[in-house]
Amino acid sequence: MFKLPDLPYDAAALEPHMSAATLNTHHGKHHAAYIKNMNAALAERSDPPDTVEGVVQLAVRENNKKLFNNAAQSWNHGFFWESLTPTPQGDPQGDLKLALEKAFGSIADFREQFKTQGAGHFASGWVWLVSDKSGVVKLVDLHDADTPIVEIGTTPLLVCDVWEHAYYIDYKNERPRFLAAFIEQLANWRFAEAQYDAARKGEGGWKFPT
Ligand code: MN3
Repeated sequence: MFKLPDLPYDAAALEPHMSAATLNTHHGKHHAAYIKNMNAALAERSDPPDTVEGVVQLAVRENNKKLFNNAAQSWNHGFFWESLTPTPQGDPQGDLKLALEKAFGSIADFREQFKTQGAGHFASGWVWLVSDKSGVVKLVDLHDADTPIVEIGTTPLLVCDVWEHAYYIDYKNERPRFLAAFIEQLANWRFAEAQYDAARKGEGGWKFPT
């Protein structure tokens, strides 16, 4: 059975950009429920996978939408907590900076595209920065629980949750202000840079803690 991973920082550490009230509900209620539901579904099976990545792949193979939704949401939220940091990190550095400039023109243009894509995403989902094995980066917005880890050769670098539960306590309906806070203040570029290195080395990158 899988456990809810601890947040990598104190629940109040991201204030004022993301409140402790948001994190306590989002992590302690929403994320916990996805893990509980995934565990309940796995308890009925004789051969449960021993990683959340494995559960996501199993759900895809079996076309089991309920298991997929709970397993993918368990994984996506674990990755989302790592994508946030209480220590503002300015701009991405090194090879990731160069890749973003190549794909988007400049880091400022990348941030604008991120905000536009996140604001334009209809209803619930996630905005992902991903890389292929050759180091080409792009933004993809995916619906509901969908996750790039089911795509062979794609490695996520950073993600922002755009479900309303991610921002409604702090920003009400103003998703663009939440997206700006994420990409300008909260984004964990050191984590994204490490993921980018893993992508190009053909390593898996971040794994859900077991
Ligand atoms: Mn969420």
